[in-house]
Amino acid sequence: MSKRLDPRNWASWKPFGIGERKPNNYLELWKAFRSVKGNRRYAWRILTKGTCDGCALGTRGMRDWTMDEIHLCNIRLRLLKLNTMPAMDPAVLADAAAAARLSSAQLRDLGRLPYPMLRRRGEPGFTRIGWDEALDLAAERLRGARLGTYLTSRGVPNENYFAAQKAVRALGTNSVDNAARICHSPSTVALKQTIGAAATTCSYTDWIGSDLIVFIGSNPSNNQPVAMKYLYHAKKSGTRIVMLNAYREPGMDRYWVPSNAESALFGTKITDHFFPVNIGGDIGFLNGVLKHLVERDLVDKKFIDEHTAGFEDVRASVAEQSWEELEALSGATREQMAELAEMLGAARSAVLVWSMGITQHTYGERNVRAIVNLALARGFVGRDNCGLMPIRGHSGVQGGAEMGAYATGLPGGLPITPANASRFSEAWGFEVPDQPGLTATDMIDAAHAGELDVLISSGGNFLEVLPDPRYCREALSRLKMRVHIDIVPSSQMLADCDGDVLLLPAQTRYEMEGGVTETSTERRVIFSPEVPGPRVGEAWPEWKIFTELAARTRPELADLIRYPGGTAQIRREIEEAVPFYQGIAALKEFGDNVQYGGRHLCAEGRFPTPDGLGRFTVVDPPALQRPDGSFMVATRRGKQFNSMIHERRDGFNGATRDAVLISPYDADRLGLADGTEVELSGAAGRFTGRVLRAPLTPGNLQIHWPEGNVLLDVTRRSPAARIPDYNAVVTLRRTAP
Ligand SMILES: Nc1nc2c(c(=O)[nH]1)N[C@H]1C(S)=C(S)[C@@H](COP(=O)(O)OP(=O)(O)OC[C@H]3O[C@@H](n4cnc5c(=O)[nH]c(N)nc54)[C@H](O)[C@@H]3O)O[C@H]1N2
Ligand SMILES: Nc1nc2c(c(=O)[nH]1)N[C@H]1C(S)=C(S)[C@@H](COP(=O)(O)OP(=O)(O)OC[C@H]3O[C@@H](n4cnc5c(=O)[nH]c(N)nc54)[C@H](O)[C@@H]3O)O[C@H]1N2
Ligand code: SF4
Ligand SMILES: [Mo]
Repeated sequence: MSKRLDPRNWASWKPFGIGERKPNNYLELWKAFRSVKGNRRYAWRILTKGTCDGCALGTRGMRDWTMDEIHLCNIRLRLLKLNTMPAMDPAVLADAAAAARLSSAQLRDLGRLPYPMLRRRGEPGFTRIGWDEALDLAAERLRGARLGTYLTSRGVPNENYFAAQKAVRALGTNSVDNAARICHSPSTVALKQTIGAAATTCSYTDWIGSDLIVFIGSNPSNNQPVAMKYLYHAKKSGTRIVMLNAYREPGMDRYWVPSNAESALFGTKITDHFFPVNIGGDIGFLNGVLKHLVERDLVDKKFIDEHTAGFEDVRASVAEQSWEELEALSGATREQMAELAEMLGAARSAVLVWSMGITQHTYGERNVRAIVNLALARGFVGRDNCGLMPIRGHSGVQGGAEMGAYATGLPGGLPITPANASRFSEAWGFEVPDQPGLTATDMIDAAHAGELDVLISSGGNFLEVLPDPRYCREALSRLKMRVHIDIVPSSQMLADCDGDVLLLPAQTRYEMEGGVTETSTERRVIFSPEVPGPRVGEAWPEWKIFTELAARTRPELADLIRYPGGTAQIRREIEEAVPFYQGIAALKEFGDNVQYGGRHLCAEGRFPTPDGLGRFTVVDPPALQRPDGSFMVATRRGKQFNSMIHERRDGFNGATRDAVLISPYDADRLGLADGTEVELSGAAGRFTGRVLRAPLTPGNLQIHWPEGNVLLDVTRRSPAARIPDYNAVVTLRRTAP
């Protein structure tokens, strides 16, 4: 790795980029650390001894496995506040209507939930009750009830997911799901079908020294900030970086890595080649690239012959797809597609990275298959500096589905079939249902239709993470009971309900006795020990809440469900249930970790499919959806962690929460100056915001979520993964002069 300064990669000659529009990372770090209201010494111990509970990059304390430098970012510091704040005054929840007038941020600022609380049907608010009473009440309602369970939030570790899914299955249903459903479920489906493994095939170290990294619908500058440091080093070693996006993300163009002297001072030009696409247009572009690779004979014939199946069909199908069709869908030109094809053709190694710009469409699975086709065509899988990399979202997404907290999968990601169900029935000693359960999105429909009795939501917030909040609110109100397990109060707890609402206080991952594990994007199962410090009220670990609920509902199974040995016992059971998590049972101290599958999955081109071959799939371009004069709008992340908003203004582009990002071309065409108030209307609703010019592909808009969720159509979901379409077709109208 070169230590020399390299001005060609500098973003600006102005020291520290003074005067440039960009976030001030040092100020951000300082502001975030100041926001820690609780015990600062405890906060420091969490930083130095814990595994970060933010994104899925993964840490041990403030170190990682990719480079020998400090690993810390402002997301982690912002989340620290949640982990260290003292208990709230529960009297605030005595008047639920008044509490509901607080913003979600104000609700969180109240502090941690200290005790179980109950709001009986018709009562104005919540009152404190004991754990026994709370659990017995829930158990009584759970008997024979139609149950749906959703677990998520950035904090949830593997042990909680595993124990919870087993407990729910003991209650006779597979309707247990987690945030992976509304995040990377299309990647899981498509990767399993094509390469036989539903995870990133390479490691972060493979970025450094790769010839090419292609980011498709992914913005690590905001969402995995420390990854930018890896990219700085990659660029130093000669890696070229390509971005395929509907928006030329400013943070991906230029980034000032705070922990690196050269980059902190002069910034780093990150993206070498930017290719604009329409929102939803990736298949047009990716198939176009493949068409060029075939026509120019740039495919890796040896790899295709020896390690893959289905290439001929794909070759024939892209040959039939016309350039005009691919250009119209993608919004890009065939020359641009050729440019990327040439780069891929010349590269000896490449990593293809994707994220929410790819998955959150009704055809998210097809988008992912189109990416896999490219990687297989060039043999970019299973060797150093190559790989398929769906950057996982938060630190609970990779493990959630692998632990089986998934309506369509058992532990280890096994599909729910009678044979697999009976395997687990035998292992666990009770009958595991053999039909898939309700996915997160389907649970909301069932509740809306009056076909669900009880919803248990651990973390999460359906009012803010799913399309159409009004529909979700109606659905939440129609249940006979809701159980919210959380560390802080949230807006969905306060939604009205035809039945009782129970709040159960959870511990954070740092409070759990015996320590816990998470799985990072690069499949590293990382131990995070219990961190000594203040403890809040009567909060329990989530695994214990779930197992106790199930044990009291079905006392005859209690001994099969409870874990008197705590998290260590759960890890032993995970090792039995999920063979590829071999080694998890031995993790017990700070720094312990095991990367399942090793540095590469599909090493040497041997795929974990029945015949050992990787599969090409014919990917037909989706039909064009946009009538003349309308726009496609996507929901984006600003300064927030999912539904938790941290700042009104995004330092990267200056966008406030109500910004409507629009291309200068469209803004000029429509005579819209920055700040003009406009209304977007679509099939599901209306949104009012203010124009902000930004380098978007013309015809496309972006707004922040959760505010923008009012525009999203709840009926639009992908067929297999059941991910909602987090985009909408809208018209735009100026509302004020
Ligand atoms: N600070 C912070 N960090 C986070 C999170 C957070 O909320 N805040 N969330 C975590 C989670 S759960 C996740 S899943 C990840 C999300 O990480 P990302 O997926 O990087 O998140 P988004 O901000 O949604 O970025 C989506 C990108 O896709 C682009 N895009 C939108 N539509 C399309 C399209 O159709 N095609 C293409 N090619 N591009 C498109 C957008 O312009 C944007 O750059 O981040 C994780 N880390
Ligand atoms: N419009 C739109 N919607 C989206 C997306 C999008 O791009 N656009 N992205 C989607 C994606 S990628 C994801 S992953 C989901 C995220 O969806 P979720 O993971 O469901 O949502 P979060 O906002 O992370 O959940 C935050 C809630 O968890 C609770 N919480 C915080 N910490 C803890 C803890 O330690 N334990 C427990 N039990 N609870 C805690 C808080 O009360 C908070 O209300 O949202 C999806 N929704
Ligand atoms: S980049 Fe991700 S894992 Fe690293 S400190 Fe930030 S939030 Fe945590
Ligand atoms: Mo996510």
